[in-house]
Amino acid sequence: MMSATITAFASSPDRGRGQARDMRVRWACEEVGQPYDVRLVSFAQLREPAHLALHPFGQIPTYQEGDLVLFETGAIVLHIAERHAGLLPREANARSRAIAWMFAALNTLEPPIVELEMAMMLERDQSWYDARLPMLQDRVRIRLGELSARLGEADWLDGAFSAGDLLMVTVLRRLKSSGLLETCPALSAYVARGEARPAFRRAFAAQLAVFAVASRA
Ligand code: GTB
Repeated sequence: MMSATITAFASSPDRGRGQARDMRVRWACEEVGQPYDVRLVSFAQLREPAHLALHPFGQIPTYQEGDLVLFETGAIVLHIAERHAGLLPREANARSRAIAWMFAALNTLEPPIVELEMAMMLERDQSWYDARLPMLQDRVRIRLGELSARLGEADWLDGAFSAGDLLMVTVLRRLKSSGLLETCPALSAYVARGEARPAFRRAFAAQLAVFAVASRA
């Protein structure tokens, strides 16, 4: 099987908590048994022409496999899921529904979660922070309530674990520092189920190893 090369932060600001978006690509590769190498890039390298040729927005992760170069984690995870068994159902309608959950994770859940995260990280000193925060929290809470209602008692969003769950779990993990995930026990348990998967653990350990090496340097 042709190996893939992904890019990740040489020094992730998340200090090994697996919050940067290479984590979801590593996890997808691990779920399907796709071997991958990691090329670490500095923040300065992200802006260099060599990296911009791979990623028009100068971000990580990128994904290279033979002569294919991809950016955008949704597209990368979909590519991996389409070429290997294990992340998308075979039956056409079930497959489309799993892909809908991929879009829901990236397009419906991730935007308000990132908005809240950015505010908590970058806007704390602003005079309007205290007024804006509850509004951002409410937007996330509404989506969590809706998602939790749909998940109900099920383990995964639609039948067996899929690329939709993989992306949803990585998106919900970004709430860890906000305290909001804990307000929704069913979704905390859902995230914990994702994190307990052996493929997640291998991916998490691999990105943590990058931090451990970088912090010893
Ligand atoms: N839509 C794109 C995708 O899904 O691939 C978004 C890619 C993206 O935002 N990449 C970020 C990046 O390269 C890293 S993941 N940023 C550098 C730049 O834009 O210059 C975002 C991220 C970064 C750090 C943490 N953290 O420290 O907790 C969490 C998430």
